[in-house]
Amino acid sequence: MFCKQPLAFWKYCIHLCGLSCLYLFLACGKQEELNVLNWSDYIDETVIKDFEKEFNVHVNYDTYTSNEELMAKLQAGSSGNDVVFPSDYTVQALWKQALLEPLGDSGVTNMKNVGKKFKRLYFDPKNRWSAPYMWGTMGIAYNSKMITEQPESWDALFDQRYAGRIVMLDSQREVIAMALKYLGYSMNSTKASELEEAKRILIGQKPLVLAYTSDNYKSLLVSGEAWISLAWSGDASQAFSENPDIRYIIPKEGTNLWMDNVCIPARAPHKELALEFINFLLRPDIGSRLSQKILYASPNEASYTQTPPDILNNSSLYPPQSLMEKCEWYEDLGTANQKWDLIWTEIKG
Ligand code: N2P
Repeated sequence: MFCKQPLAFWKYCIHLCGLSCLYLFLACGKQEELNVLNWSDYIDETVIKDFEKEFNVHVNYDTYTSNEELMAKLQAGSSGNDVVFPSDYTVQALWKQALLEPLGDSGVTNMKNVGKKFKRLYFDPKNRWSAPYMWGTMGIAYNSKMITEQPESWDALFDQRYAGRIVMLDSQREVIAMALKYLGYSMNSTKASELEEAKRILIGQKPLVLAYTSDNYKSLLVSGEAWISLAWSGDASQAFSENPDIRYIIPKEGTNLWMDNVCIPARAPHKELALEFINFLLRPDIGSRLSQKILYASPNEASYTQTPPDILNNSSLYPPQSLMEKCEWYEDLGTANQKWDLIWTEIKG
């Protein structure tokens, strides 16, 4: 038919050519993507933007609020995530379950910026699976206008005078561990009698609790709706920057010390780019921007010269040795996790 209508033939060719060019343009011009899954309020968004610009990629960014939530996502398989930020004991649990990709011997070149004391920790003795991101403690954040006497013990979270004004993190690991520590037990206890006691006091506390939340508690504190909360150190500092009446303390019984880490989940679709991202986060300038924005303690010692001294000298973020000695790391509880799951279901039920 084209031979009879040469004009139609050429029009057809031009059309076809146009379509192929468009397809080629779209295919070549399509940016590589990186799927990042992080804790809420735990990044400086301009850092993501700068990474996208520098590497000409697009970052899909999503958040979670507890290690348990992250764990469940990765256990469900093929999450499509390239970068995640588990805490110490969760790194341990994830690599034991073959849910992480090794970072590779020469993968994280900027590991050199991390202080020696933050490397090779118990949960990953060769940093085969994880690079340190931020560290901190769990403690009590409170509004000093409403609670004028500084709390000293975890018992403040069980105080009847604060009924309806108490907020708890929405995480079984944190809440049950806090109750265990208050009772004088290890935060890693798997003993039935100790766990039973912890459960009992947490069920008793429930009528006093305004909310179980791990992201919204900062705004509840800032607005004055909540007076006191189980909190992470940097979140308390973020709340303080919005309301100077907020204070943070580590109770005399002691608490949990943790390290959050950057890891690549097993079968991540963009492993190479994930490594670039980890190296980017570990640059001194980026480390300092992260410290200033999210107000957690940084293991990136090479970044300290660029961070204002009032952050580095803030004892809520970098506690003195005397308090650090009262802290305990979480361990992977292995099969005992089921006992903790049951208790949590009873508390929340
Ligand atoms: C940030 C949460 C910090 C995580 N909103 C505590 N491991």
